[in-house]
Amino acid sequence: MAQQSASKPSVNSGQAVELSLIAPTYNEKENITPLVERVHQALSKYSYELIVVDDNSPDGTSGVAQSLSSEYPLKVIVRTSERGLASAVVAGFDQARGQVLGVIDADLQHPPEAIPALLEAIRGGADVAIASRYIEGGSIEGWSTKREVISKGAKLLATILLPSTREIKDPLAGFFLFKRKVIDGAVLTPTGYKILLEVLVRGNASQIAEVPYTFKERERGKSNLTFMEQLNFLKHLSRLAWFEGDIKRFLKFCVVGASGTLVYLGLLALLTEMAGLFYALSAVLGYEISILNNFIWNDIWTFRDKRASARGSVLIRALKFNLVSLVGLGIHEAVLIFFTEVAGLFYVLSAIIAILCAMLWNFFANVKWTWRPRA
Ligand SMILES: Nc1nc2c(ncn2[C@@H]2O[C@H](COP(=O)(O)OP(=O)(O)OP(=O)(O)O)[C@@H](O)[C@H]2O)c(=O)[nH]1
Ligand SMILES: [Mg+2]
Repeated sequence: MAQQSASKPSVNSGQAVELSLIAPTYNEKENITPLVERVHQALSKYSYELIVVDDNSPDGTSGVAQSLSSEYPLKVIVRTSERGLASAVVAGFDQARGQVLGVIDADLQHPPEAIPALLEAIRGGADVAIASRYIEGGSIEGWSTKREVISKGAKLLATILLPSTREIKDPLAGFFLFKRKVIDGAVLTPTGYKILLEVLVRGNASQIAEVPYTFKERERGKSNLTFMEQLNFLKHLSRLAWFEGDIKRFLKFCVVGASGTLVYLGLLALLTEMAGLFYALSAVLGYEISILNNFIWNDIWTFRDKRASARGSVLIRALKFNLVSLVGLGIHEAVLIFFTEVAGLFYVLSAIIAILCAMLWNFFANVKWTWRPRA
């Protein structure tokens, strides 16, 4: 594997490098010099290039960066017609020569000293190596409770909506490396702030490693994270979720659920009125048959693509589906009673909340358990 000494390879030599590290910048004049120096020191044993993508920052970041480019393996791209972190990173990928690509913030919140451990994880076989705040040994310095809650909420949303991020502790990280082949043929759409999500969802990584680090407080310059960016994140998430297919799957699951309700009500009336059964007994029979109805439609339609790879036989899946639905019924009851009795809501309103909670439970439990693929 290519390894070089701390010499300073010429940036435009066209020489292959192992790592291309992209640092997007907007008004980072005070941070750019220490960033370039610390990256160079950390990567003294590796062949790399640092690509700074600056959106014509008014504070003159690009000028400072350009003045360093004769001394370090540094390429500076200045964009004048576009603005935005994600598109800046993608522009950097387009110019990168390395077999490994990486992203780091320029404000030194991502310590460059953590890069070698990430690169070693890639050398060890990982397709993507994430610098993680949320695994043992990782941490965050100086966040307000509000910032922490927003971040945790965003992470929860991502893991609910995007199956490919579910096993990852820090899927919203902005500091990561990955093998170039992960995004071969993938079309990255540079919206939003979270470029790692694009790589994970649209790319084809199978081995993912997380390496702990401490997310530092910003010492110089100002944050660019705006409320608009946070809204953009939601838009980005929904686009990725649609792409991954789980929103479509959830909608199908809801349609099947609605058909089950019709089956239940129909049987309840039919068995009680025509067959003369006691209505509570009709309800039990109707309920069980509606669960079976839902299972069959989900198996042949909603989870059609998962059927062949699912762990158990059709009988086992039907049994698991039944159990999940029974727990769902329990959740429905508990939520209904809680919101009516404790929170004092009108019981129909509580029932709507209860249906939603049980539906979400049923969906995720079935994704995770009933149609879980064999290892
Ligand atoms: N090229 C480019 N870079 C940007 C843009 N917005 C932010 N950046 C850079 O992207 C990196 C992360 O932005 P920050 O403003 O630090 O956002 P953050 O780290 O999520 O938020 P803080 O924790 O508050 O600093 C920094 O290196 C910024 O300079 C942009 O519009 N264009
Ligand atoms: Mg920052």
